[in-house]
Amino acid sequence: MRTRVGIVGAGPAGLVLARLLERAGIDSVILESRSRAYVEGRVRAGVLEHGTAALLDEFGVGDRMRREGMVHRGIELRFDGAGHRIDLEKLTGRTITVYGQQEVVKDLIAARTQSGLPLHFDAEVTGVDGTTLRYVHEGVTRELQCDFVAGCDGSHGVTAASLPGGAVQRWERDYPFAWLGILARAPAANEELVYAYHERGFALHSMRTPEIVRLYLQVPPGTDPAAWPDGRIWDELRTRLGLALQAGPVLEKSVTPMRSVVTGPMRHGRVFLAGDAAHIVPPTGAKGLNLAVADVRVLAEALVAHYRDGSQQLLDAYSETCLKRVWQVQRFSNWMTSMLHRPGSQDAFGHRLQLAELAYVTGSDAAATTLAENYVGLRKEL
Ligand code: RFL
Ligand code: PHB
Repeated sequence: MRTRVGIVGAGPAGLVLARLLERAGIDSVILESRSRAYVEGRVRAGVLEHGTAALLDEFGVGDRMRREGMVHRGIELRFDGAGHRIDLEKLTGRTITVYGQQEVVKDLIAARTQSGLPLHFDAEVTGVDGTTLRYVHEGVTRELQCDFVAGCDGSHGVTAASLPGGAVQRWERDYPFAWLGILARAPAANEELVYAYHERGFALHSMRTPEIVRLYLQVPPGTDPAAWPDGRIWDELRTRLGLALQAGPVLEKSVTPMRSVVTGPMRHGRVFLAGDAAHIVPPTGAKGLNLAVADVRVLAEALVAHYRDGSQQLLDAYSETCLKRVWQVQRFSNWMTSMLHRPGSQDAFGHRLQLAELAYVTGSDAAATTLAENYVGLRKEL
């Protein structure tokens, strides 16, 4: 089998890349190790930056998002028992769309299937040897020859791991906490997202629809979700969020560790890394999915230029172009994380500094704009 672009992974990065290439008439094959049901059921991100939502619209997969997604014009920061709204639209002229990552993934898979283009589930790539992908499908090992490989296979992917030793470098930071997240059938307690800093730890109120909430609690790393029966979660959420949350059936519960990772360069020869395969951000800034989409926009543009006029220039610039944004997003995600979480130690001075930071961010238009312009998505030039 042969294709121009072999895409490893059918997450947001791989699926958006395939769609961008399809529009330019460049053929690709997507190989995904998991089943379609698994990929479509995986609960993850929920916030689409202005530009991410606009892109989905632009390439014709935004209809359901526009019907079912919720446009939010602001977010709330809560601390010291009071809520403070950051008016994203007033400060930046832009908004965000709250729409589950799994819904975005479903819409992109449906579009790919409708176009009749190759997307293989249960097809695990076991080796990336230059531009040859070795994969196992229905118990048979096969090979796919490609002009280029796009490693869109997430943080545990095989593409980055297959690169020769020393080809890429990794910069990492661990955080002394994790997030316990639940998805529950319960009414939203606030129209917008609420990020709460509380002396017992961070909490976040988000949603998927007006009847389904997505809620998070800061917990120690390695926490067993079984230690958190539903009743305990709801009580803790009410305390930290200061909201009159109505409880409901918990549909999903999981603990996510928090990490920052950057891999660079994001390219080795004709192999390109994109999305979580190249970097991980802590979820506090709601950036992971958006950054994955930003990478593949750059990659698609470079591949289109290459196939149109043989130009190498954008392909050569790919890693540098992406990493500039990646480090800006790491900076923002790290800042949001440090401002909103209680560190493990009892640091009374640090606690007061965090409160001062929050008072400044919510009290000064200049500081609020800093948060807002990053949250809705930085302009390309930055
Ligand atoms: P994905 O989504 O992990 O997709 C990678 C795909 O590759 C497949 N794969 C393989 N396929 C073939 N062969 C192999 N050897 C393979 N190895 C792996 C996997 O099965 C998978 O389908 O990476 P991608 O596309 O780069 O997308 C990244 C995003 O998923 C991620 O950054 C976000 O979910 C992060 N994130 C958030 N991002 C936001 O922008 N806004 C948010 O509000 C937000 N909240 C979150 C989040 C992530 C979270 N968790 C669970 C990590 C909240 C949470 C709790
Ligand atoms: C979510 O809805 O899952 C979500 C929202 C905001 C974040 C992280 C996750 O910062």
